Amino acid sequence: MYTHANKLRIAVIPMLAALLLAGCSGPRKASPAVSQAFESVIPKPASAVPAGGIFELTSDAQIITDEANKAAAEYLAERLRPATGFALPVVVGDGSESVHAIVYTTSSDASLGNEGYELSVADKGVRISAAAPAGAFYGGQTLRQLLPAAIESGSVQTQPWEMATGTIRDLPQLAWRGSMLDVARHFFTIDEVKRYVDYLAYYKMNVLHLHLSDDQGWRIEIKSWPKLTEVGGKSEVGGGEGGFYTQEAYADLVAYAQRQHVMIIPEIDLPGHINAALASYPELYCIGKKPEIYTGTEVGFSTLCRKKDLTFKFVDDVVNELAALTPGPYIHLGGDEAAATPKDDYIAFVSKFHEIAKKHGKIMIGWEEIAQAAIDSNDVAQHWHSAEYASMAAAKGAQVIMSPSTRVYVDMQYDSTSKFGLHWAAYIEVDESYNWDPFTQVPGLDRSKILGVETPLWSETITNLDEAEYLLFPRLAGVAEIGWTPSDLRSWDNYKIRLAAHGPRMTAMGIDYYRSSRVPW
Ligand code: TNX
Repeated sequence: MYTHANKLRIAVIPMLAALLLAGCSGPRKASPAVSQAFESVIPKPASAVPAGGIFELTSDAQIITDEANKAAAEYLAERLRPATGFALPVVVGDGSESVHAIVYTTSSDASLGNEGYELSVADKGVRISAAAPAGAFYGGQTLRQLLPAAIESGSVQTQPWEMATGTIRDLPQLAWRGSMLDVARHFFTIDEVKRYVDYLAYYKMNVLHLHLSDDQGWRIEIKSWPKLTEVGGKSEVGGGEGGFYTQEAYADLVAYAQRQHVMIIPEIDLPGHINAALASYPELYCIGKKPEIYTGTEVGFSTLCRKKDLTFKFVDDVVNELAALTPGPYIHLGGDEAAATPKDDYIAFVSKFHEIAKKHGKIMIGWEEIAQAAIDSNDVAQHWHSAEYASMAAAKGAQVIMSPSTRVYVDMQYDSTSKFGLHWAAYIEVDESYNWDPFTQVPGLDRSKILGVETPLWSETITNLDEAEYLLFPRLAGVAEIGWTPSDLRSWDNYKIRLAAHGPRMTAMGIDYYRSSRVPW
């Protein structure tokens, strides 16, 4: 009898057979692990649509690029070669006929901006397209995260290098996504700082602010004032030997960072936090604690002397040499915790620093206290503590960098058991450093005035990069996401799962991160 059920069977059986046959010869399906990588990108992309299949990077793969994206292609090849052991030649061409390749092309889509990219993974190959070199670079950084965690290993790993197919279209919400490293309280070598740059760039951060001077040490060679490093470069918190960067080593670091689209912001902390310079040149001193080498952790006891002309020659010479080492438009001149500087002097100093920065072609950045002075739209204030100063700076027209100490001071301990760190601002668990919005953190702050976010790592309690990593990871990844991903696309419940999936990536990079109990590792 020709029943309805039979009719169905007649139609369905050949369909199933056809599907099975296609399954044998056609595209393979993404396994849960491969799909998870696609879903776990940090910072979360603006849009990521999986297509359900697999692309496998094989030993015959080439990286094909147009001229404009050659640097990004070469950087990616260098990142993928150690773990895969593949040759991955970078070839200039249009790649339209290619299979098994990663192809870089230039996009005419201006809405991608400088840093946006499109990444499409198909079973036959991968395409990254961007309107500018930084975007192409970020497309490659995302690609690394789509591969298995072992891709970050420094030695050959034998395993299939599979990625889920799909399309990602991505760009950042904020222009300034940074971290500050305090190399003054404890010295960090150039190699350690380069590694720090790698970490920032991995999470698509684009600013490394180096705190190059403080009471305890002066870390950058200034040829016109050699004792700054001969004397001030040889101390640090706790009495260690300190260290400093020659201008040549510093220039090499700047170039290294530029390749990964990270801008280095040099900071000389003025007019307070200046004891190392005063101990090197006592003729700069007039009030405050008598300058001797200092290896403790108190703040607010040293100041430049407003009465001396030599003070302004000193600042001018330092800014002159630093500006020449700085291709970017910014120079940070401190301005925080100047408790030993009389208020009138402080206000006069900030105006003078602004002028000196301008004379050497730079925009001045200062910690939020500079809002007390006559700053304007050519200055940038870095918020760390006082909503009032942040608002005051914005009202005067300055741009504001958000570094709220209760959220993103990653020198704060996670909890009372943390092996490094301070807790004067707060204990900051991983969720607490993630769960805030740069646009609402300071109520009433005009959205257009917010340049971005920056997470400072002060180094009173840490002496080397391994110790720094414990405080930095995993909180750095969350701050990167706050800078990149619009708040309405972010949630802790979703983030913590992606972060857990990143545990093996951090491990493969050799990072001993803090295993917060709030993250389902
Ligand atoms: C405050 S925040 C400081 C630094 C310290 C830090 C320690 C700011 C602009 N200044 O001098 O190193 O606290 O957390």
